[in-house]
Amino acid sequence: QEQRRRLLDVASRFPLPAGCRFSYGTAGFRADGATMAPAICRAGILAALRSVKLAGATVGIVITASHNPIGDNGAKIADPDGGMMDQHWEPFADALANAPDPDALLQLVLQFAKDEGIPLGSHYTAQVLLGRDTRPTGEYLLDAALQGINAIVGAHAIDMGILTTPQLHWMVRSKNKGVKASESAYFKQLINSFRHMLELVPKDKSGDELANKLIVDGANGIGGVKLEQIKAELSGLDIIVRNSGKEGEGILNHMCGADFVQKERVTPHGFSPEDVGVRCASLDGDADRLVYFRVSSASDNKVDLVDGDKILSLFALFIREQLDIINNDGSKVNKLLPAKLGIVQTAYANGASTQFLKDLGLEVVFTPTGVKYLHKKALEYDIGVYFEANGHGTVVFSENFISQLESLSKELSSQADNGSAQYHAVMRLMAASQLINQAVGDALSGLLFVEAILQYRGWSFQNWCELYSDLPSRQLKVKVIDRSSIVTTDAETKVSQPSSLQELIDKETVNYSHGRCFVRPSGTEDVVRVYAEASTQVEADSLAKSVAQHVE
Ligand code: 16G
Ligand code: ZN
Repeated sequence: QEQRRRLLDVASRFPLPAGCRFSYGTAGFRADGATMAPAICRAGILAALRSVKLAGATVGIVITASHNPIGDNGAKIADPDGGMMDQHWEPFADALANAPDPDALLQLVLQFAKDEGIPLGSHYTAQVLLGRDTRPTGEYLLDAALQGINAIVGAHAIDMGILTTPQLHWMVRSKNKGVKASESAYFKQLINSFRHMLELVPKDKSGDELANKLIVDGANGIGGVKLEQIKAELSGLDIIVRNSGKEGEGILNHMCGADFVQKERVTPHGFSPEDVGVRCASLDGDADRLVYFRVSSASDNKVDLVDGDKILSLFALFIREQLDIINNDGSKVNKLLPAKLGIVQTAYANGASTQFLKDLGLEVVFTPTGVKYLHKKALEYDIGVYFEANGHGTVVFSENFISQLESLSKELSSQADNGSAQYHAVMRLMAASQLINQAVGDALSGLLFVEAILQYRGWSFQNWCELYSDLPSRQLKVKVIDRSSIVTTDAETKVSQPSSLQELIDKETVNYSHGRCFVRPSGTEDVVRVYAEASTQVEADSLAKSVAQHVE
């Protein structure tokens, strides 16, 4: 009875505005922030139910709209392992968000609880961690989420404050592992593991002072704020933050940030010709995306971009090398460490990156766009490395592999073999697993991992750029009446419906050297996206254009 009363109550406090339809898409609910309170309140109910279902394990809600304009907002739910909410619950998320009135909402919850075997009532507990980014609607929406959570009897909400999205995911994961889930614990882990990585840099590789200079575009969001907080403790790295989110520096995601730099390929606001040649990184508004760039010349605003594919390649190369050292080293123990290393990409990965990775002999697999697909796939390996070209990705280590590393390190040090190359490689992988966020792609931890690897190799930005050259590519958006009429298969690389469309794409593509083209309905906008690549920019443009005409 109490449960029914609370649900009816909260639903009547947040009536659904007429004509609003919410959908739990690739990145949760997202829309104009001012209209979001009903959906976010319901996300609160959903998160609390998810926690009850999972025997009171902690789940999370982040209030953010990532790289989208400052007026937008949204909510995403994190499961107990820190990853995205199980996709199996998404249809319920949609139905709940769109329940037209309090009674419909109550019936929906009761029915779902019955179907899913979720016990409702005073004997059960639930715990939800909440975080939000710096958007002006954040506080108001966080309150709506709180009210939703409190509508489930036994549920307990903890507001973790203003955070990056990956921080919240990390905290949820830590909480469920019984590790301290505070921001200071997160920072400490980042700072300590980064220091360990630098301690393991071969002595002859320590570069000059300038090589350690890094300018970071914080997108005027939360990532810049957090980086300012810890940069003094990152010895061996000289970080300057621009678009740091301070009053007067600029607007969130406006003319800056990872999405802007990756799509427009021009310098973000706040950078000038004086920065030519310096290594720069760009985060998005909630700091789960990372790209690198360099202002290429003083005369125009173009940049040399290092996107997610090249970050992935750097990580893969490093990990592969450490595994090789461990397995081929002639040291006394010579214990083999069989590891299944998998690389996960999407159709947007530049063809040159895929070729580069395959040439290294690595296993490369593809999933549809969206972190939830990539992350899940990466978990199938001992070490799974995944990135989207747009800068969203991480490295995940299986628990089994981590414990193998631990016992190998113990064995080596007990045999006084702790000066060996093999031992150092083991320690590097262990430090990497601490540094890189295991829950979700994290621009701050990704950035520190990149910096540690560059120092390890003694590499400049230029060396990194030259790993391979990107094939020229072009992306177009096509407005259609119903984008769901296009259905894709094979990780979005092929169209299955309408069946004639793939034939048309194939016919166009064969005319181009290194030609590759695919179309897919966007998961976040009402458009169909076209991607084409070929050996020259003119050809990539022309391939994209002709395929777009077939889509219209
Ligand atoms: C969301 C996804 C991002 C993906 C993008 C594709 C997450 C956290 N974010 O932003 O990974 O690249 O959608 O958008 O999964 P699209 O479907 O409109 O092309
Ligand atoms: Zn983001």
